[in-house]
Amino acid sequence: MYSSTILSYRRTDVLMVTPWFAPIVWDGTYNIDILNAQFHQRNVRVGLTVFAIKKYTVFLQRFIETAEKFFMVGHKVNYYVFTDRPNDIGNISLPEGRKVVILEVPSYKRWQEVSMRRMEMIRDYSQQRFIHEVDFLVCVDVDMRFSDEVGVEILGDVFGTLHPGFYAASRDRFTYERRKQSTAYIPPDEGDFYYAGGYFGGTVPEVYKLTNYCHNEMLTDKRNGIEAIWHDESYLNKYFLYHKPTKILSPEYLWDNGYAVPQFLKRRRFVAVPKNHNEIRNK
Ligand code: U5P
Repeated sequence: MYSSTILSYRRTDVLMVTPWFAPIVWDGTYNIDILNAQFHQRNVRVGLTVFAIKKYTVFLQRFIETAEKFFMVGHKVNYYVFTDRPNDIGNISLPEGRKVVILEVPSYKRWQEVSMRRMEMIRDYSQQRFIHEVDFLVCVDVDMRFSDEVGVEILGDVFGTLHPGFYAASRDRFTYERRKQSTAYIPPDEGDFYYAGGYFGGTVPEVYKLTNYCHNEMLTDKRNGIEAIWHDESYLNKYFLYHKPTKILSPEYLWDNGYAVPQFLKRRRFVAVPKNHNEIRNK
């Protein structure tokens, strides 16, 4: 049973709502029993997209094992694994209501291109396939592990996640694209938050719109011989500036243990797996 005092779902140490009235999801601000009942009533189906291209296949097993423990437990989940190496991925059998779907896709030489092309592939599969199979998409990096609950509290029309390196930084420190020649350009006096490229989602039509926008802007830049400073993350930040997310996930949902843990961070639900960038990205 949950507390009947509505004021108990309040935090005073963190921002709980944006100036456009989107909730920011922190531990202690929601009641998961109420939310689970709502989403069970709708028989919600969730797609978790993840890319394991080239050497990044090594991260997949731990990713799925930990997700089975913590991600949307009790709900229907399709893991959509985009890979160029389907043979490297063994048969993964999961309990009823949950399954792994392997999607064979091309790989690109440069890691920046691999990262950016995710937008195009999520867009294309959203239209062809995901729209028929799931209600919401959650799109994340693979070099991660779940270490605490991530449930339906994250779901909404379109959501982004506060980057763990910038949640407390002032706007002038955000690493937005600052060159006017790029479509990802954000003027110095604009921008709300710095969102992470490795965690966004929403309903399938909303994710389609987001990924279509980011991919097209990236192609325009490519034609003009420019690539945004932080690749897909820069285009995502531009999208969210003018199409505000309806929900924002706190850094509880995307953490890196390389950062000092602030007092108000009560849970670390999804954390980066340390990697040797050079070794894993460039081969
Ligand atoms: N990625 C790959 N293979 C690569 C580079 C990147 O699959 O060679 C995907 C992974 O899903 C990774 C994400 O988590 O792009 C973002 O790249 P990174 O910034 O984690 O290296």
